[in-house]
Amino acid sequence: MTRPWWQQSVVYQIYPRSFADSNGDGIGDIPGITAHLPYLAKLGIDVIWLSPVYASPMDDNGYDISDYRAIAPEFGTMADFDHMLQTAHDLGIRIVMDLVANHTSDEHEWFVQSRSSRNNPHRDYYIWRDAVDGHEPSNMGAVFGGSIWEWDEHTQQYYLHCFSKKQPDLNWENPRVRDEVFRMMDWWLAKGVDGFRMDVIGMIAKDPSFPSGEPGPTGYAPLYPLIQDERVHPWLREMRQRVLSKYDTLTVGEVGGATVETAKKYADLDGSELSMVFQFEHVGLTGTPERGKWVTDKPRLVDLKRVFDRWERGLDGVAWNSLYWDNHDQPRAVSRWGNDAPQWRELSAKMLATCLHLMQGTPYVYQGEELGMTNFPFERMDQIDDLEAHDAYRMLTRDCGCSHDEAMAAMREICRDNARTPMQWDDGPQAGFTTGTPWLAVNPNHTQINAAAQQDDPTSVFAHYQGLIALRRRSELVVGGSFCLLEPESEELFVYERVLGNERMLVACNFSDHDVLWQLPEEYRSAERIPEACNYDAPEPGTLRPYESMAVLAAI
Ligand code: TEU
Ligand code: CA
Repeated sequence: MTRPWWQQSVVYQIYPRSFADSNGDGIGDIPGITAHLPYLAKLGIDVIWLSPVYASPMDDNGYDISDYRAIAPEFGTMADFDHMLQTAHDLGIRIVMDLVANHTSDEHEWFVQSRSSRNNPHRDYYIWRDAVDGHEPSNMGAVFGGSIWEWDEHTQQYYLHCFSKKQPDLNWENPRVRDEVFRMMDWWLAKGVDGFRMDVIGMIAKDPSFPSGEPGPTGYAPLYPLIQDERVHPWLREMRQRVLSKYDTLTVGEVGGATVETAKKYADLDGSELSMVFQFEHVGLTGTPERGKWVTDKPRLVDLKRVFDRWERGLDGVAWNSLYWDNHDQPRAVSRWGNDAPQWRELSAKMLATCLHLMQGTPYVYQGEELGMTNFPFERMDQIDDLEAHDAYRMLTRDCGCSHDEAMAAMREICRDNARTPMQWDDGPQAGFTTGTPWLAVNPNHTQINAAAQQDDPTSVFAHYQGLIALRRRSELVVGGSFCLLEPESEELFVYERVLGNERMLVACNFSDHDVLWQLPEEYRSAERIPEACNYDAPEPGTLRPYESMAVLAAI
């Protein structure tokens, strides 16, 4: 069976602001990416997901676009982009862009026109409503704080923004908006890009009645009942028919509220909509209605296993999974899911890689994850750039009664800037990221954790990712085998089996910092170890040691 290339690929996410600075201004840029493409070729990844590099006032670090067909000057020029694309293709690496079309920047020409007058042709490119009794039309709160409605004095109406007030939501009900988005997508695909990651694509359809809800501690009601993701599918089918069907693309939709059932439509193997989606069930396992994700609890392993088991078995044969621990919105994998103490960091980073990369689906590696980069030891809010974190600090201290120390503990555990500190290239000044002053401080542990120390060390985390990526490339069992969870009630072990044809693979991972007694099932007693999956030199029969991962292959 010939599989689409994106089912056999490993994707590497680059957050350009923090990847590599080529001109000493302290901000990562496109020439910096191009200079490090050989590093990614050595890692063995197949595709790069490039977070936004478009023109933007950078209110949300590029997820607020002011011109979809221009490169932000701090990242370089369109010629730099074209050179990067060509260099990547010459290395056999595809480039997937970030499509941010739920909203634009308020500095985009469309919004400048739209807000200029009520009868401007661009007015209904966005969502405008009259005040109700002199107030906002509804009481829902935006993701980055405040109301979802912002008053425009000039035209005496409110406009909708689900994120910051500098990110007005596009009106996807308007066919002219869909035309504009599809035309822009075609422009990039015709340039040779290989697909799109689609920012909050599950949010583009809203309940036009804009209901209010039960307010929380912030005084605003949760946003998510506004979303009508069942109405997104016709627009994605239209996108497929009018644009994507003309190209051979990877498309991955970020769908915060995705369930296994809805993912069967979004990521249907019939190719009618997208290749796959990012679901949020595992990364959303902790949190409370009052504080949202801003808690320091660790997810329980049995809950994590239940999520992966449902998604692996639920989509097998009908749709396709993405697989990720980390991205630019999440804390660092080894800090969140493993153990970033110096004695356990490398072992647990390798174990996490084995656990994720041997499942069915397309794995995503976030920049620095392949090195075991960790969260940052934030002590003060002036060390943090992210607008989401600053809003959350106000919410925690003003609305939830948290002390500064309690709020900073939540920042250290979960804030997005943990993943946005500069890539750690070497143990020199600023970790080799810049010759200037970095826009966000480099993690002080770069002297121990950096690419230069790892990329030629066969025992490094980098080498472990290399091995797993190479294994996937040669194993139809890893790519296409079925999934069966074993030991579902274990609070320490994540054990699963993959089966395809007359081969079976068993993967066992110890998520704890102590030995766990465990016997290989009888049918695997004479199986061969898969070295790329193992993070200890030799097995200790009857025991899985702290953060040990192993895999064995047997004939059926
Ligand atoms: O994130 C959408 C999203 O779900 C956000 O709520 C984000 O996950 C948040 O940090 C969770 O608490 C996308 C982009 O990935 C993010 O970087 C942008 O800030 C956001 O959309 C707006 O474009
Ligand atoms: Ca730069």
